[in-house]
Amino acid sequence: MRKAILAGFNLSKHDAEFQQYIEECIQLAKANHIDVIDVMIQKGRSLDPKSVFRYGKLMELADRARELDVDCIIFYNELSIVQLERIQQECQCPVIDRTNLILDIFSSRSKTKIAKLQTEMARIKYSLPRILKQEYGVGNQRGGSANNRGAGESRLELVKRNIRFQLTDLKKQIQVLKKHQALQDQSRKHNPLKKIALVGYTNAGKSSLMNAILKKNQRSKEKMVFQKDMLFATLDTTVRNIQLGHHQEALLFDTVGFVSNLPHLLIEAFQSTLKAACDADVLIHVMDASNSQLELQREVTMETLRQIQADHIPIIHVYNKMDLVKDASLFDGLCISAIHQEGIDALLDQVSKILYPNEFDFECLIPYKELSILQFYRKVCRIVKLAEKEDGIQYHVSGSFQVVKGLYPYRCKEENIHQEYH
Ligand SMILES: Nc1nc2c(ncn2[C@@H]2O[C@H](COP(=O)(O)OP(=O)(O)OP(=O)(O)O)[C@@H](O)[C@H]2O)c(=O)[nH]1
Ligand SMILES: [Mg+2]
Repeated sequence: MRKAILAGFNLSKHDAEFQQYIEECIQLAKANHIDVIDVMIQKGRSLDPKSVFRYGKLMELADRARELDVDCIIFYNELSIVQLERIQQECQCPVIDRTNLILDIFSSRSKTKIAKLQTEMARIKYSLPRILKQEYGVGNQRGGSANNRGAGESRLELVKRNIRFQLTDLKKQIQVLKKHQALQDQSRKHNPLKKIALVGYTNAGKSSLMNAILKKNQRSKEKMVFQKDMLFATLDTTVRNIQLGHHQEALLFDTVGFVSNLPHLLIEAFQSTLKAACDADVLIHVMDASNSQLELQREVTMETLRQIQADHIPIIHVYNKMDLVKDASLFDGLCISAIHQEGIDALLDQVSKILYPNEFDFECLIPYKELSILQFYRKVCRIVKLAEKEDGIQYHVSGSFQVVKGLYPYRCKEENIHQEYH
């Protein structure tokens, strides 16, 4: 693991809030296999336009970097090329910023072709000023031979042209994939199955909850998704078929986690992987109840949902990791533990109620000589055989109240459909 100092200039008024961003940045570094061994913060109304930190603090940072023999310095603030070069020069140490960290995570872990291409495009755009600045240093040297099309152009022009080609090529490839994706979305739209999307801050436990639901559904291990204590463990959407209640099938989507201040260059890549969330019939907002930054994470999630125009979709707020929380009474909502499989039934019940608001289900016993009555009901509601009894067959029925009420006289004694209805 590489070692680093994390530096940040606090322009915001609240130290506690800034501290939370710093903690998150440490986790982002960890996800990039970088161990932050020291943190240095300067606070003020405006940062130094040339070096972010003011001179005295910058020298302190340089000394500290030397003393700790770190491999790099990470800046929380997004750096301009001028700032980056100046800090690098003064500290004699490689410097990266938070945007760089997030880009590296996306680059190394995106799996789908479109996510890879979009990340590549973001990376080129991010590096563009840096490359051009480098080239400018050797600019105006003649490049290419007389036979080349580039003959007579400055090296800088050649580099610019090359990058333009790369970007156009990437854009074309992305457009083709987007068209293909649109067709898939269209066929998914025609899929009669309801869609449920797990959304929430990164590391909240979305993938663990997906696995918990799959486990409840007794799905095989191969169907399980990747879960890990690491920011952005999931970068691409995964979809699985699940059974909600008796015979209610649905599609469950696991999505990329949200993060505060997502670099603007990555927004497009991020949004296209979040398409599943925008098309869902219901969202399950997973929160890490044990996290000290819960409120901030909740706000970021709600704001991101607004940005991707998914805030009109019915949403169930779920507090996860309750096994790590001492006082559950502090949480006013559905409390679960994905890891310990607790609260999953209650959650699926709520999902069912939202997706099928007029649905009722109960168990009934149909006497053998009256079984023909089911011929009609099989066409209009869902009927699952449970057991053969002495005096008839026991079924679980579900469907809209208007339909299933005809079977109500056959209900098993402990069932009471009217109670559910009111
Ligand atoms: N103690 C405890 N840990 C949990 C629970 N649910 C998830 N975790 C842990 O939280 C970490 C993150 O879980 P993930 O399911 O990967 O989280 P995620 O929301 O999918 O994260 P990203 O894919 O990065 O957005 C893992 O180490 C899980 O083991 C829980 O109920 N209790
Ligand atoms: Mg995940």
